[in-house]
Amino acid sequence: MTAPSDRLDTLTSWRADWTRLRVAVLGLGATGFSVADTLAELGADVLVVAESAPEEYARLVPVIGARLDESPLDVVPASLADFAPEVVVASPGFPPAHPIIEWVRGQGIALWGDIELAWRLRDKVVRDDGSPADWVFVTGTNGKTTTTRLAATMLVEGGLRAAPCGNIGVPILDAIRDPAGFDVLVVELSSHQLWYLGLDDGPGAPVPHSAVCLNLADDHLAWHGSAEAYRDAKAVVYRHARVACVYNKADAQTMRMVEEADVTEGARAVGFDLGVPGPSELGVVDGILADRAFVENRRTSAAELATVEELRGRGLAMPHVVANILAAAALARAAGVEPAAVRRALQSFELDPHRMQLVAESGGVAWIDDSKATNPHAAIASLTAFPRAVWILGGLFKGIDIAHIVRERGGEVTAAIAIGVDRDPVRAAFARHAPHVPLYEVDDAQTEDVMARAVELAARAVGAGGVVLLAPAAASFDQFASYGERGDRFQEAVRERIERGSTDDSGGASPEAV
Ligand code: UMA
Repeated sequence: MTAPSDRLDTLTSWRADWTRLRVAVLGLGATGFSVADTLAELGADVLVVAESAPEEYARLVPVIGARLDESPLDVVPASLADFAPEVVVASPGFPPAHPIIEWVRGQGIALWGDIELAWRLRDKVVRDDGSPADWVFVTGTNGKTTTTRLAATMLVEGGLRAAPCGNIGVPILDAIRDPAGFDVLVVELSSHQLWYLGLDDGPGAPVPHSAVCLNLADDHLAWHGSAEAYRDAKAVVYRHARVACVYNKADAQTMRMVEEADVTEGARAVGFDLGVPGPSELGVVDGILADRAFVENRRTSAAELATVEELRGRGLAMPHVVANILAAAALARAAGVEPAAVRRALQSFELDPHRMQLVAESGGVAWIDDSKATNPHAAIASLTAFPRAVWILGGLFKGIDIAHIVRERGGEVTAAIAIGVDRDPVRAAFARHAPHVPLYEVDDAQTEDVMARAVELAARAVGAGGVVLLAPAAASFDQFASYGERGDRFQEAVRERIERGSTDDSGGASPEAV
């Protein structure tokens, strides 16, 4: 009889024998369902354990031929122990310190994430030459989703069949099973998914075409247990990369990850930042986004990808977006996309709504909607892009420490406008770290017209040539259904204010008058 680990070593193809393999799937969200559905289709014996699950998925589990146990997961459910799984595939929400994860590892049971499973199954749909799609990995604390979308758009413009997937919201197994087939999958990876990948360097370890870690700041520390563990997980993105390891010259930690990575022989390190590029780098010179990595003669020539002026016309000239564009361009160029195709991609690319979206420019004032900035890191990126903005912030802080953002960035803003029910910490943070900055508040009793009032206050506080920035650094649920609705309301209020403002321009007047 074959020992379980020997059998697992043979499971590296869609066409391998997966029948009756006992697999426990942890969690029943987007990931868990895609895993269970895939494995059931392959004939495996699938038990899903999940404390809670959307009704739709729970209803479908028996339909696809799997079983579901919704017992609490603070202890190992008897169903799981009795099942004696050969493999456990965990959803990325399960942290390393979760009792079930500790139990699985303690038992010596193979533990995979959905990315490893997808790598083993990547030959379901192949290209004309019989090879599966190349994988390009994107991670980083900020900018992952934008960069993933940018890279996919550039690859498509370059004539390749490419799709974004992974943490972006499309489980990778759904992309693998798409009958259309792809030349390249651009996989956004969270630190959680990378932690699971880091557990195993066997036959299931992906060999990406290229990879980037965009930047690194403390995040998800509770999940990983420490900043080092978070960093180590992120570093796995470069493991076995074949063609290009793209790093951020402005973030030495990403360069160190590349230096230390166990890459495939021949892979190149390619740096990017907003400065003048050297050989093997992408950067900005005299307002031109230039590639000195993927050109014939890296010492003496460069390829022009776009100008900052063109990007400005499309609302894409914010520094962090330019950095994302350069990183995405490096990945696309590494896959053979021509500079002209990169440029064309940028002519049609739209940032996600509510993600540093330029709502309007009127009377010399730019109105920016970054409602998607629901946490401090995202808000810091906004404030770095618009340091002297009138900053609209607040909502539900979920225990997040707002004081450190105010300490880091609050001193530079022109004025701050606090919304939401949770205004005490905002008041305290400004009093302590930025007492010179005028702080105005929209009373939470004014929930109905909170954005109209915030916009009115901002219009009066902002000067000509200024910026008003909605970057709440907080969740929206105290006053809105979602960050999307919060942003929509902001945008409506801005447009209404501008229409009225053309006859009643009070820019620069005292907000006290509102
Ligand atoms: N569950 C438990 N106990 C736990 C954790 C989870 O029972 O301690 C179960 C519940 O049944 C729950 C299910 O697991 O219904 C949810 O699983 P999950 O939290 O892993 O989420 P998924 O729906 O599978 O979505 C995940 C990513 N979510 C997380 O990593 C938290 C999605 O990223 C991703 O789009 C999706 O897989 C497809 O790959 C979202 C995200 O917030 C956007 N990511 C974080 C981020 O970007 O910061 C990491």
